[in-house]
Amino acid sequence: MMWSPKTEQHESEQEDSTATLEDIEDTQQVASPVDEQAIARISEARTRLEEFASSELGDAHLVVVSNREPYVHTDPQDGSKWHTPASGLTTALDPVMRICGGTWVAHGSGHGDILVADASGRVQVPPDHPQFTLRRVWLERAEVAGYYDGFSNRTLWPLCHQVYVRPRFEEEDWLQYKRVNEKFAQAILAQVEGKRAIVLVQDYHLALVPEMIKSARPDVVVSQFWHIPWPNIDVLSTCPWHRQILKGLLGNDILGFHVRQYCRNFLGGVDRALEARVLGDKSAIFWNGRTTFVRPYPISIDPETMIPSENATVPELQRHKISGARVLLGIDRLDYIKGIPEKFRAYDRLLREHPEHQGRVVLVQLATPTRSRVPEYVKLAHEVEELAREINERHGDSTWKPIVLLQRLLDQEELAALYAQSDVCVVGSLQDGMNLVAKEFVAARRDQRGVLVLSRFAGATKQMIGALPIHPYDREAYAATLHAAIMMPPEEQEDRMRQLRADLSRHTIYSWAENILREAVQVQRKFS
Ligand code: ADQ
Repeated sequence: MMWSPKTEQHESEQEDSTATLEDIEDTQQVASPVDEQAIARISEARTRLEEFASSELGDAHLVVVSNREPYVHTDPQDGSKWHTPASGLTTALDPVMRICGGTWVAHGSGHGDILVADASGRVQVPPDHPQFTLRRVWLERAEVAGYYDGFSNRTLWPLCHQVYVRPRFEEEDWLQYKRVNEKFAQAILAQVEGKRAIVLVQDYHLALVPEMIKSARPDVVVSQFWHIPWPNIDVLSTCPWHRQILKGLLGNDILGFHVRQYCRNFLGGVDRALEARVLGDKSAIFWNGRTTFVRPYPISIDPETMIPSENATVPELQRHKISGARVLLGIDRLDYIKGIPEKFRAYDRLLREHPEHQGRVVLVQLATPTRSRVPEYVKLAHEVEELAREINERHGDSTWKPIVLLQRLLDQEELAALYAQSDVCVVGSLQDGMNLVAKEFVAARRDQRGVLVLSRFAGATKQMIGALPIHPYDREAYAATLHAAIMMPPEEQEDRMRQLRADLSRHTIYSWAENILREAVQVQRKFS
């Protein structure tokens, strides 16, 4: 019997859908045909965006703005070393900027950043093959503490994710947030001076920027994409400055979220908090003489960047994988929204309830440290390490380590290899705007194999129907789903993976960007 992917209620059916480990091993090596249609669709989407950029953008200067920069120069001596950060936002937008060109304005955070930038903070990137300009904004230590560690990551992040980490409301953080938003706005205004421009603001660090740009340059099109969930007004209004945040965002001509629910929360929130005209049927808000359109734009990736090369490996996987063992994989920033402890506890339960998996599975969890100046993240890092140690002690021995916890940054080739060499990818977020790891796993599986286990609280769950859904807080059902994933017969894996890959090929980062830019260009035509 096929496991129905649509609801978690079907979890009780999993016992019927299982094969034996031997059945799976017999067929695991069989190569599957490549989905040519899906691959063709991806390259068509890229070509469409290229054509759109050259024919429709005209002389409009494109400016992307985010806190995080896409390339970090790390060497304090000569700036020669650099890396790309572990960030969903930069992963998604970098291929778009490579095609469209223009300027990316972001905080210059690397030790070598200043060495390679010109007097205005500009440097051409990617460093090995320049295609667009990165304009770095320099921030003081106190600004980073208040605007980034404070208001962005200790106020807005927990407020929008609602995973029971209490948001902190500190006036000093708010003042720094306003100050840094002003600094970004000034950098953007300098960049677009005397030009027609489309400004694409990214994320929750910069909620006040749109209004600042719009009041200085009403002719510039401002479109913002909010990469995390948007809460309902009862939650949002606990923030003493929620009205200023809403007014800042209403400087946008277009405001995008991943899914409709976040759009509805925003429209409903503005309706209750401000004297604005909210046109629900048009998904538009009329405020202060201007209109803001609120749109769902589910973000995605360029699936072609996740193609594993033949001989690529990850040394830690080679070292710890026991021959014939199933590999479960988690790739997350070490963030409390990603549900890493909950995943470990479900895995622990799986090993207790299914002793047949002892010595025959390994969970490789990449947990890249992030925001390590924020106390909640320091606490989480200890918890995750401690739990992994406990579970390894409880079940493992000198030949088998049930959890392999890795904290380093992988390059794209290693990431693709890890996805391709795993059997099950487990995305257990407690809340997540979208989650690109789920999409990267699917992109890497040209062999049409592998099982995606996906939290019902990740935005991606709305699009990825072939995944096995889990409720990350329901440990019993979570463990049962992990068991079903490990035991899933190859034919069912193929059916699901084919569907997932076909859906992914229809919704790539290129179609995402094209939709956003198309609407921005329409707005611009009204202005000219
Ligand atoms: P993130 O919370 O950063 O993004 P996600 O969408 O999962 O989360 O993207 C993480 C990215 O970092 C992936 O591309 C992944 O491959 C990469 N990564 C993680 N660990 C890595 C490591 N050790 N080495 C190399 N790369 C690593 C936010 C929101 C998400 C939303 C994105 C995009 O929280 O919900 O999907 O923005 O909008």
